[in-house]
Amino acid sequence: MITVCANVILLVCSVARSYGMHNSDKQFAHCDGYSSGREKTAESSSRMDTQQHYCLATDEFPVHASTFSPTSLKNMVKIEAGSFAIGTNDPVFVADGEGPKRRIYLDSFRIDETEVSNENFARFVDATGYRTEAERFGDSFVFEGLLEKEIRENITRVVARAPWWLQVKNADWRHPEGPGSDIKHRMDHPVVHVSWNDAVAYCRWLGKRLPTETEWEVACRGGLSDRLYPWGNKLIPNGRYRANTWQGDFPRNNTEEDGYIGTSPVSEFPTNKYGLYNMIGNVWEWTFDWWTIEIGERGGSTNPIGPSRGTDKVKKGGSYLCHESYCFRYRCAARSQNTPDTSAGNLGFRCALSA
Ligand SMILES: [Ca+2]
Ligand SMILES: [Ca+2]
Repeated sequence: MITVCANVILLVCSVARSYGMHNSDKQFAHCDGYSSGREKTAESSSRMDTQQHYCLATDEFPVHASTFSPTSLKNMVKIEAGSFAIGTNDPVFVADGEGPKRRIYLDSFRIDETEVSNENFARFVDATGYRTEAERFGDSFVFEGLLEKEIRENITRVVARAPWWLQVKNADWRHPEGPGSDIKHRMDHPVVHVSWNDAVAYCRWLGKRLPTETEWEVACRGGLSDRLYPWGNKLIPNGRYRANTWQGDFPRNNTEEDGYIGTSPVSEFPTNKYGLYNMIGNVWEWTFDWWTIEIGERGGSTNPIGPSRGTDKVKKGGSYLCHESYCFRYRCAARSQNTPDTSAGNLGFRCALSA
């Protein structure tokens, strides 16, 4: 019953949709599954998945830091190659495949210090004319507590098992709470309402890629072993908040003790030991991998990458909507999933590179 959080969104987002393609999207369509994603149906989804895997497995992973200027590597942290422990033997959500704890080896990689901000994403859109899937679909999912009354009253579609998620017409990254809202004073907040496909397009524009699930978890753990959070096991050490989650009574009353009812700036709260901000909380973050709970399908113990195909992508870290009573997923070992064309007001990403 607690397994819902944002992943119930996919129930609604799996509905078949058909969309025209904007001219400026064509430059991204060659390899990202956009064209088939627009007409996603039960029949076309497996074709799309195969195509995405082929393209990304051969095209994304050769991306290497040695081809980059030092300037384009700024704001990224290098994590040296090594052996790391991931997963947990004390899972909160067994059905999510949080366990077992296991040792893996990773080559060195770099990862963005912060979630991708609205300012970052605006630069991408200005340079390319890119339109997100939410913009082309014409709607996205917004938490009801953040909506103006007039918009809330006109909503006809909600997520059955999580009625606080409302499908809002014309909600997108520039209008996170739908028409009338803007990001003018949130340029340093994480971009939201971006699908996995949008995230890949952004990272690719910079010559980067999404982190694998394993890279993301190793980065989250900040060199610590077997801890719940990027800094240790206490959520609020010495009474100081270190992440943006939900305080109060979900979903009715957010007491905002951490200072934020919605997103916070991407460099708010202290970093972990690797110098990474908001690995847990603030917004969920897309990873490269297809979702599976089967350990045997997660790519072995050296540079693991998830299964070669699937229907959902793995997201990590939890969001400002997560509360211990309901969605205790703001932990490094926690994981969840959405279809690659899903977007919502609590879902963003950061990019990575092989280093
Ligand atoms: Ca908060
Ligand atoms: Ca985050």
